[in-house]
Amino acid sequence: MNLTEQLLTALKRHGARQIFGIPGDFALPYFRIIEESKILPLYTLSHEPGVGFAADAAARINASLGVAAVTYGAGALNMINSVAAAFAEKSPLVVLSGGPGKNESRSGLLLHHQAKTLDSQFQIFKEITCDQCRLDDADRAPADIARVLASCLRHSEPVYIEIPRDMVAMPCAAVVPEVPQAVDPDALDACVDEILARLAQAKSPVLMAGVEVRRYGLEDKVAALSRRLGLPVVTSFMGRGLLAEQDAPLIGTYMGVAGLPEVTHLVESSDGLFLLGEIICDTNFAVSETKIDMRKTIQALNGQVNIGYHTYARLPLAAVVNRMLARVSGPDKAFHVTPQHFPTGLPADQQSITPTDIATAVNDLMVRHGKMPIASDMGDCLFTAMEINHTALVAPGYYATMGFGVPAGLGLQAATGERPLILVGDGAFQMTGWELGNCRRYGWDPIVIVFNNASWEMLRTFQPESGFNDLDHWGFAEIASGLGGDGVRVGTRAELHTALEHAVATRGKFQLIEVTIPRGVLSSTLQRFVAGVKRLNAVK
Ligand code: TPW
Ligand code: MG
Repeated sequence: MNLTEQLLTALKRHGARQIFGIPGDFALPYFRIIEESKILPLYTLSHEPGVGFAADAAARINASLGVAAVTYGAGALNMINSVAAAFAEKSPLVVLSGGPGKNESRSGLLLHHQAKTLDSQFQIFKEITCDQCRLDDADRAPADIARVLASCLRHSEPVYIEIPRDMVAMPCAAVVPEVPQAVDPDALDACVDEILARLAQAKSPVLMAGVEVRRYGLEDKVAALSRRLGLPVVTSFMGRGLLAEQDAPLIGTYMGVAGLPEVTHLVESSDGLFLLGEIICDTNFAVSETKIDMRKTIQALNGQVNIGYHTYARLPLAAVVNRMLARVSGPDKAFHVTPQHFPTGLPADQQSITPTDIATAVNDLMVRHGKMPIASDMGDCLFTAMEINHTALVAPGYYATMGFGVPAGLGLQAATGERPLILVGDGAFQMTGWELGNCRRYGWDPIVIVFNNASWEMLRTFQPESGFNDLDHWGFAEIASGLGGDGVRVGTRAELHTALEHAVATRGKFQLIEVTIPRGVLSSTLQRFVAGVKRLNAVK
C-alpha cells in the first residue's frame, strides 16, 4: 500500500467512517487515492467551514473520529474557525491537508496559497489542535500517524496531518496503533475511594454530565452508575442531548438563571456536585444564580480528577467511570426524581409563531413520529432546543459559533443514516445554509426549520439601540427549490403544524420550513437568560 492508503486504513481502524472535503491542486493527488481506494466514502461540500462542521458533527454523534480533508492555504485556513470550535468543544476531528511537495519550496518563488512561510499553516494549526505531523518521510509516517491518531482519541481534540503532494503515493508500511497508556491502579483506587466517600457523605449529591461522557462512549455506564448510586443527573448547557437514549434519572439541563428554578436550586445547593466530563466554561457556569464554589466540587475531566484542593493526574474518564461502576455493583437504588416537563399540544390556530411554539410543535411531532437527532446553530434556536424533549443534539453550546447547524445536520445524516432536524436562525443560515445544495447528490433529506426574524436577535437583546442588528427578509422558502429541496414559509401555528406533518411525510429531498417570527419575540428560555443576565449585571 502507499502512504495515503495506509493513512486511510489507519483512520478507519481508529473509528472514522467517512471523509468530508473540498480538494485543490495541492490536494488532488491524495483525493484521487481517497476516491479510487474506496477505503472511506468521500462527501464533498461547498465551503470549508461547512466541511469542518460536518466532520465535527459526525465525530460528535458517533463518538469516533471525524475527518475533514482540504487543500493547502486557501482551503485549510478557511476552516480555522470550525477546527477551533471542535478544539474548544472537545471533538476528535482529524484535519487532512495537502501541502507543497518537498522540492517545490526550493524553486525560489513564493508558492500560491502561501501565507508568510510554507510552514505558517502548520504553525497556525498548532494552536487549535493537540498533535500534528507532516508526512514528509515515508519511513517515519506510520509512527507519526499512529501517534497523532492516538492523541486525537485520548484527548478528544482535533489533530492536523499535512500530506506533501509528492508523498501521497510513496510505498509505506502499515500503521500499528499505539497501545493505550497504562493507568496506575493504586491511584485509581484511591481516587475512586475518595469520590465514593464524598458522594456518600453528601446530603444532596448531584451528577452533572458533560460532553466528554459522550466523547468517550460512556453514556450507558454513567446512566448505570447514577441508577446504582441513586444520583440525580443533570446535564450542562453544552452537555444537552447526553443520556437522551439512556435509562437515567435525568432531571434537566443546568442553565443557572436561564434554567428551570428547580434544576438551578438542585445544582447550586448540592453539597456533592460531581462534574463528569464537563467543560468548565462561562456558558455552563457563569449564569449561576448562586455562584458555585468549584473548589467544593468533584471534577473528573481532561484526563484527571480534582477533589477539594488536590488533583489525581493521568486518570482518564473511562478508567474512573469503569472503576466506580465495578465498585458499586449491586441493585439500583430506588429514588424519586421529577423529570423536566416539556411543552406539548400546540393549538393549530391562526396565531403567529413564537420560538417556544416551535419547540412545542416539534415535541408533538416526535410523540407522533418518533425522535429525531437535532443539529442546532447558535441563536435563539439553541435556547429553543432546550424546550424540546431530550434527544440527541449537536450544537456549539460553548464556543458558540454561528454557521454550525446546517452542515452539522448533513454530517449527522451521513454518519448515522438517520434523518436529522436542523434548527437555524436567519443570520446563521445566511452563513452556511447553501450547503443544503449538496443534499440531492447524496440522498440526504434533513428537515430544516429556519427561525426567520430578519434579525441578529440575540445581539439585539443585549444592545437594543443598534440598528445594525436589522437584517433584510430573505426568501429562504423560495431558495430551497433551486437547491434541490422543498421550501415553505409559515406564519401561523396552523401552518406550522401542516408544514411539519408534510415534511415528515416527504422523504428524499430536504424540507425547509421558514418560520416568520416577529422581531423581539424570544423563546421562554432566552427570555429567562436575558432577564437573568441583566439582573446579575445589575447586582455586580
Ligand atoms: C461566526 C456573533 C452571536 S448571535 C448572533 C451573532 C451575529 C446573531 C444570530 O442571528 P440569527 O439568530 O442566526 O438570525 P437569532 O435567533 O439571534 O436571530 N459570527 C459567528 N458566530 C457568532 N456567534 C457571531 C458572529 C453572534
Ligand atoms: Mg435571526
